[in-house]
Amino acid sequence: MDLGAITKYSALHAKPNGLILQYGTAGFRTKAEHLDHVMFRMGLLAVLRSKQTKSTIGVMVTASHNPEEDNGVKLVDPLGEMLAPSWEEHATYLANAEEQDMQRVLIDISEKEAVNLQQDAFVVIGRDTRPSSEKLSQSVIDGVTVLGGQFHDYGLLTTPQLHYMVYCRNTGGRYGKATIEGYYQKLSKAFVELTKQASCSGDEYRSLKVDCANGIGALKLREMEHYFSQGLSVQLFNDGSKGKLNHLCGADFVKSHQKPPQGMEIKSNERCCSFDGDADRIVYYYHDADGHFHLIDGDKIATLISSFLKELLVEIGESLNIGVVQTAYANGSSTRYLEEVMKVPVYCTKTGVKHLHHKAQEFDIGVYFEANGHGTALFSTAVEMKIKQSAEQLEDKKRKAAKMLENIIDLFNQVADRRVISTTNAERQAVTPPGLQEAINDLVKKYKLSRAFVRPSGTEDVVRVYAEADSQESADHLAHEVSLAVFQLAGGIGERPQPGF
Ligand code: 16G
Ligand code: ZN
Repeated sequence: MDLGAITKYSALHAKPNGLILQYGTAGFRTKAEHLDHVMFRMGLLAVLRSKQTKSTIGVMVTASHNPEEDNGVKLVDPLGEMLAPSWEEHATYLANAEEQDMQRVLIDISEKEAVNLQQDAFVVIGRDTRPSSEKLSQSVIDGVTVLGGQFHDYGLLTTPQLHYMVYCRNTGGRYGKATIEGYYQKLSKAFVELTKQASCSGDEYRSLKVDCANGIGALKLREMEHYFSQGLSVQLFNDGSKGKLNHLCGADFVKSHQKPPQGMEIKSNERCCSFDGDADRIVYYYHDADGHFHLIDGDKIATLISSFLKELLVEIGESLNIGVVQTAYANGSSTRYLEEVMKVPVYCTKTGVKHLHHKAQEFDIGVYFEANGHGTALFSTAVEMKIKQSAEQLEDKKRKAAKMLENIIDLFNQVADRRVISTTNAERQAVTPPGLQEAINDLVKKYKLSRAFVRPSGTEDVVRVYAEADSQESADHLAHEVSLAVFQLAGGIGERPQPGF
């Protein structure tokens, strides 16, 4: 480690005095102008992690669904997964070190993790379309090179694409080619195979309107659409040519406002979906014949996928264990449906993809989704082979799927942001301040089919309040009452919470 060079280059990416940032649920995230030093240092850290694991490590520059002015960075571990928790701590430690302590902190991390500094290192980098992303990814590269690491800069990529590249590179190409073409070929082939067997009554069934949140999804889907040939026709909206990133559009907007994004006209029964700013979330929606809006969010996607897979297993007579993983934000009616009607076991973890993913790995088939549209299904390799051999009865399932969604009538909910709390039981119960959970329990009892919880955000300095009940009015009132309880018992500052409705 050339400590002199590190000190010299670090000074070119100096940390603003007194700035403290946390490696949060999905990496560092804040206003772009505060991130230069963090990027440089994450370049350094990626090299250490690469040396330690003797594998390629990924660095993604994005702030996902957050406003255009924000940015962020996260590291991707060898198997395409989120950074190991002990290294998240190192990331926070390194990001907050004062300039004069940089050398000591780097040595400290290397010693704690027994990093062989002579080992080669390789880092791959991707970034979203934010105006700040290019310069910030250059700072990552500066960090990588000053520690002697090799790198490949993929430039503009979606977050899932960067995860894919890392995985391909660390599995000797067995999973796929670590190129953008490799990604399109693998995914489009899988899609075409899957839909080939499904019946199709008319062209509209193979067309999809896609709201790209004015982000990277537009560029990448435009490249990918040729690979579908006749398999799918996509129409892109909010492609970044005029609107602002994530502004009045994107998965987060559609989910929280329960309406289509701006800039997309939808006719009844047209299939539509929205990505978020780095295209790792998706929600689907349509207007029915009466013009009512229907959202197929992460909860419903998980229900469809897991029911489909469960039936398939029954048909092929396999008794493999399947589990669905959700967070406290999952609509109560989706959880009940899965458990009581589909008889699929459901587990609840803390918010954030890494927690869900980890739990889902415990099953032969693990399906996980956050209500906001982050998620996927995981299969053990043996299961994948079996399913491929017997996925023939798709037609029938498609019809059943439409029926099934009609059975899940979402309970109404309300989310508000307040301050200071700690939780347990997958964030569904407040531990501190004393008396708060009891107060919530009493409030919940006043409403039918109701549930409420409060949790500190993993990405912002606020506490989120969630409430669910059998009518919007009840959900709104419950949310307000819980917010007031938080304000009183958790030392609320500023104005008393106003009703969010
Ligand atoms: C991050 C998480 C997302 C989660 C959100 C919650 C990933 C890739 N992203 O964006 O899954 O829903 O945080 O934010 O894990 P909050 O803690 O501020 O409510
Ligand atoms: Zn995202």
